[in-house]
Amino acid sequence: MTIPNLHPIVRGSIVLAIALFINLYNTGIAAASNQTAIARVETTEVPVSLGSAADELKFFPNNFEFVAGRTYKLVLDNPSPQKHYFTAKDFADASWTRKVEAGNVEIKGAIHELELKPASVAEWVFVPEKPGTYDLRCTIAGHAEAGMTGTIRIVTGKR
Ligand SMILES: [Cu+2]
Repeated sequence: MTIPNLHPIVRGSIVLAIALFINLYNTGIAAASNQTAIARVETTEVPVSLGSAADELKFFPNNFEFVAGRTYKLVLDNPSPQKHYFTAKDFADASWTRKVEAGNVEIKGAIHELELKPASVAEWVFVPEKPGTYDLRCTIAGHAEAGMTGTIRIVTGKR
């Protein structure tokens, strides 16, 4: 490309401007493909019920296995006539919570316990990080003793 009859400094800045434009254009493409990569992260949905319509004091299921580094969405519901807690402090400490959604409220930050009133639903999106076996329990008096407990395992992913 030749730009005739211009002072060299002017010509230089035109070339620089074109180079800058190409750079910004490429950065834009990179940003767009990064967003696609984020959107493509697979989230495994895992439903869990706290209690049952017949008022059984159990988690359904009460045994979980998650692979470290993957993204999960725990969908919690309470079909029972009373309030329950999903308490798994050590598991929460061993995981990275992306967000918790309950009703129209989105909560970010450390989560150790989720309270679910009858007929309520909550979603917990997290990435398990530290492999191990962790306890789950409902902390309402008498519930864990009656069997409202569970086990959550984080296992290392195979490559
Ligand atoms: Cu309970």
